[in-house]
Amino acid sequence: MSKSSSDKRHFIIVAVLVVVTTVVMGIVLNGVLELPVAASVQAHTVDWLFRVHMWLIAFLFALVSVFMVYSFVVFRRGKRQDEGEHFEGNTTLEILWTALPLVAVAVFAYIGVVTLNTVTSAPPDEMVIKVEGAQWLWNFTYPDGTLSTNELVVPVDQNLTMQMSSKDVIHDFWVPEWRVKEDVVPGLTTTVHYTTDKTGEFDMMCNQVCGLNHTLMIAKVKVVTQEEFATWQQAQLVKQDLQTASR
Ligand SMILES: [Cu+2]
Repeated sequence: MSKSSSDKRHFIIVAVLVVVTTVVMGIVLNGVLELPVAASVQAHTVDWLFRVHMWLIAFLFALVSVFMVYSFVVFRRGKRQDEGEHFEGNTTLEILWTALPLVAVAVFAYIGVVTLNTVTSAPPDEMVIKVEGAQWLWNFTYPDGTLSTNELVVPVDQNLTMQMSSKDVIHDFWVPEWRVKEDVVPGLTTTVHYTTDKTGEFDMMCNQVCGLNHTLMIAKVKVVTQEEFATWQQAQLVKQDLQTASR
C-alpha cells in the first residue's frame, strides 16, 4: 500500500472512531447527568444549552482520546525497528488548530449570550411579586397586597417577575425546577423572571450561605391553576383582614 493511501486509511478509521465515541459519550453524559424536572419556560432553554455543551464535551473528549489511544496501539514500536518519519512544523495544521477552536469558542460565546438574554429578559404582562429575604425566612407580597411567608403560590402559564430585597445579609432565590437563580442583596433591588409551565410543588431554597440556619431557609413553591390561585388568594386576604381586625 502506498504511504498516502495508508495515511488516508488511518484518518478514515480515526474519523469513524471519533464519531462513534462522541455519540456513545454524548448519550452516557446526558443520561448520567439527570436534571431536575423543568417547570418553567426558562428551564427548557437552560437545559438545551446544557445538553449542547455536553455534546461538545463528548466530541472534544473523543477527539483527544481516540487520536491518543489509536496512536499508542497502531503506531507502537513492537518488533519493528524502523523509526517514525521525522518532520518539523506544519503550517496548515497550525492554522487549522488555531482557527477552529477560535470559531468554536466564538460560536459558543454567541449562543451563551443569546441564551442568557432569553432567560433574563422581562416577559410581557408579568405578575410582579415582591420578595424579601431575611434570616431565615422568605416573605412574598403580591400586587393586590396578599402576603405570604415561606409559601409562594403562583398560577401556571404565568409570567412572573420577582422583585427582591434583603433585610439583612445576602441571600439567593433558587427554585431548581425553574433553573435561573439570582442573589438577594441588602440595599439593592434585584429581579429574576420566570414563566411557569408546569403545576406542582417544589422547594425554593436560599442558595447563598447566610448564617446559622441557612439550610433551613426553604420556602414551599406551589404552582397551581388560575382558579386554585384565585381561591388561595381570597382565603389569604380574609386571613389577613381577620388578623388586622383582631389587633
Ligand atoms: Cu439565605
